[in-house]
Amino acid sequence: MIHESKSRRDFLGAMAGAALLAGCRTPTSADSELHAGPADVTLRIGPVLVDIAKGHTISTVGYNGQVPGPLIRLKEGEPVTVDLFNDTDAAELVHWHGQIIPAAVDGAAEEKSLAVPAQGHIRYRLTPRPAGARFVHTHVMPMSDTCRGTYTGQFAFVYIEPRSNPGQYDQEVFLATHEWEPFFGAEEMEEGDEDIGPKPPDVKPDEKPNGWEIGYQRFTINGKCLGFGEPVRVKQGQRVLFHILNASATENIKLALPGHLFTVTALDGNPVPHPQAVGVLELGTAERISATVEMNNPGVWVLGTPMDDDRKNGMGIVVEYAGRSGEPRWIKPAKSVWDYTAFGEAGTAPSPAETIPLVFGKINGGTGHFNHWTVNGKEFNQSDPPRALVKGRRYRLVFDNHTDDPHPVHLHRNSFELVNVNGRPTGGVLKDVVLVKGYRKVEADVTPAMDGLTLFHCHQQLHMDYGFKLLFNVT
Ligand SMILES: [Cu+2]
Repeated sequence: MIHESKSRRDFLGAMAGAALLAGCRTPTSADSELHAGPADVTLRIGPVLVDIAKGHTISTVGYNGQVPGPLIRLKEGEPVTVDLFNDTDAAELVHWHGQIIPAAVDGAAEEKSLAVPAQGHIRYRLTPRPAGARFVHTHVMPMSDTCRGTYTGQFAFVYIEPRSNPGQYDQEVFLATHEWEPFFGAEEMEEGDEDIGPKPPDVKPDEKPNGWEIGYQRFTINGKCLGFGEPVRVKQGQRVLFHILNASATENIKLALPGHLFTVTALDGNPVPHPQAVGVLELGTAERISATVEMNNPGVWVLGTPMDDDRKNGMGIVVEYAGRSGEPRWIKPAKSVWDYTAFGEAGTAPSPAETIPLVFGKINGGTGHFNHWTVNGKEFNQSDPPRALVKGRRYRLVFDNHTDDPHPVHLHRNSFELVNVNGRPTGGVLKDVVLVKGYRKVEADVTPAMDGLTLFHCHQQLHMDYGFKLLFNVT
């Protein structure tokens, strides 16, 4: 298939880039340090069996024989040596999502990062920053092969400890959501998203019917279907800090804990100006939310998705108070619309030096084919020159969604500041992924802090694989 050979070509490109980097590198004093002793972080990519439910085992690829991979705790600004081993027969890319680190170690083929050769090993050093909830995941392009890329179990939380941590909580819980057993279908499989804008007049009618959509049979939190893993054990009166990661390949999700509120303290690991209590969390693919919950409603509860079918198929985890037992309770939450601006403060963002419009478009693939995606009317092509940015200059990115699909768009190696969401001005909310709903517009400012190639893309794997990318070059 054409797309697979393209993906293969991208890979060979990445490998050539890696070889080039290795060949041209001038030895430094850091090199002797690099080769001495055990690494601070070791990830071994290999086959893994995941028991997601009783009598139900998933065969996939993961880190260090577990899904999710191990929780990686790092200290902000303290360099670490990283060992990456690849026990599979295909080259891999390990992306440090949400960190401001050099392109060589960021883990994206488009940025010519180092790849981990099949059955091979690489070692490098990186300096973790900024503080907060980050993660690590594969960045290969699986195209139509749902046994690869983010469809697998190759993801792990990275928590970068801030230099000072007030620690205003009694317990810290990390939860990562993921779906399994993907299948292609003709119909849109997500329930309709109510938060959709008016169709812009210049969006042309589709020439072909909608192409393949993707659905899943099983849903998990921390690799277990609802009811099959250990519950989150809490005590009455505790304040529990949840770090939640949407480690899906393609799904945006909502989560609620009946009888409780989440006080959102950080988005994508970055503290928000105005922590707010909400009943329902929403996370686009790759987004993280840190939120505290006051445990003041004793019982046994389901923390799960309000989508009944997905919850029945596993998307949830039991929260159990000490001394309580019985069937976990679920109560459908009131309808709510997620609003990033609730956590920000308006009018604080300085004017940008330049505004960059990024219009998202869709070309329907037709029945039995994949849809294709465009940014400013073009599908991504690695041979096109990257868009130049100047380090230290403030740019306003205008994410203008001319499709009816939501897009969790991600900028590598930077955080951006939301300044306008669907017409509502805001400031102070720093993120690396933002979910732009159908026909909606989000403006975000970025001041590139580090030079080198910087990839922008939709984190929905199918969208990314079929064109939804743009490469920047910061000098
Ligand atoms: Cu998308």
